[in-house]
Amino acid sequence: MPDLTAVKTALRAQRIETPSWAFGNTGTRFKVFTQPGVPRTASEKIDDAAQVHRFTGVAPSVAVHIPWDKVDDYAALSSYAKEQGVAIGTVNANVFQDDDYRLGSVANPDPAIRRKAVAHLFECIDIMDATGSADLKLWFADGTNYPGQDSIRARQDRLADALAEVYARLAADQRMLLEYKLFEPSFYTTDVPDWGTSLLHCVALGPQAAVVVDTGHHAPGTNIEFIVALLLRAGRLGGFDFNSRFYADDDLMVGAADPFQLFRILHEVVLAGAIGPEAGVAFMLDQCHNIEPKIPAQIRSVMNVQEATAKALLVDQPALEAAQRSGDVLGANAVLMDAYNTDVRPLLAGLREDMGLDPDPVAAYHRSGYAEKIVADRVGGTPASWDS
Ligand code: LRH
Ligand code: MN
Repeated sequence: MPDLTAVKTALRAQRIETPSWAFGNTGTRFKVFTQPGVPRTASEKIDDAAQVHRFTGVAPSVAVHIPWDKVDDYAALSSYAKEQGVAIGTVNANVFQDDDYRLGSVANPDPAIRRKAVAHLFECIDIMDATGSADLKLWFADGTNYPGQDSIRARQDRLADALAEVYARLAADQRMLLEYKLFEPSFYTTDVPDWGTSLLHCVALGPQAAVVVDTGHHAPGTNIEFIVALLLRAGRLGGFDFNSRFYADDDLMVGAADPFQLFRILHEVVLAGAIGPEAGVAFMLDQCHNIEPKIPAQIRSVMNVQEATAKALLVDQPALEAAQRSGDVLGANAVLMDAYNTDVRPLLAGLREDMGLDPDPVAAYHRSGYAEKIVADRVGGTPASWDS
């Protein structure tokens, strides 16, 4: 049986970054539903992210997305965040919402468009210099919709050239995290569609480049924990975007659709000794709360990651290894299922009390009156949304 003190220590040290865009109005191509009390500014998004940390204790940073979180003074935004008890984390670039990017951004056939895209990526590094962020996170919508539309190889050459330019601009303590996605918004080719393509580019760039895995960015049936184990073995898992899906990039609450998959993924992370912040994997939520209240959904999501992590930390690894070595198929599977079937909620409730927190973060949030306060305060202005 694993040492519960060590398990609690690891859970206490866990860090799960929240995404600023999850607090804004989001939706699908059919409708972006609005909710009362949604933040209008980057500072108000930080206020909401600070609530998630206030009640969970393990979400001390918020990822920003540019230009969704564009401000005049990023150093001031970073100081404001610190006053709220959180830090500005990963800086996410956005070269997927400008008409110029219809045929792509860094892989666009037009060199002028490519230069515009690279200029935005440079701007994101300048923002990292101002906020003290270490990670530049790149996801490209780039791709094609019809066979023959463009040269698959030429687009890879353009992508590689742009990434090399940006990589050269990184400071020694900064990283480039390259996220892949199988499809959408491109529906024939996507220029970074899978872990292999991202890894090839990262290896070609150098040690400060690593791969981001996003749960929803895989073909149905993909064994994501295998990819995670492989990238950790190669020292190239730079980040993980937590969410869940029943079909495609649904961006639902992590663990909601497939808690067993989340457990299997975190089992591989624990086995690799990569659950702690010192291992350098940027674990974050990347979700959209299209119909549900956003802050409680983020709090619930952090709790879902904690529960899956606690179960993974409770795997009796010596017993598992012994069963694996002796070819005891059912025995080995049983060891893992015992951990997965363990109710870890009392353990986590106790940990929260040890941390001076309410054992039930969602209930504590509702009792705080913050939800009513933001509805009352945030009248007028333009609520944050994907398309603003
Ligand atoms: C792309 C993605 C990426 C973010 C965006 C909000 O689907 O997962 O990580 O930039 O969502
Ligand atoms: Mn993502």
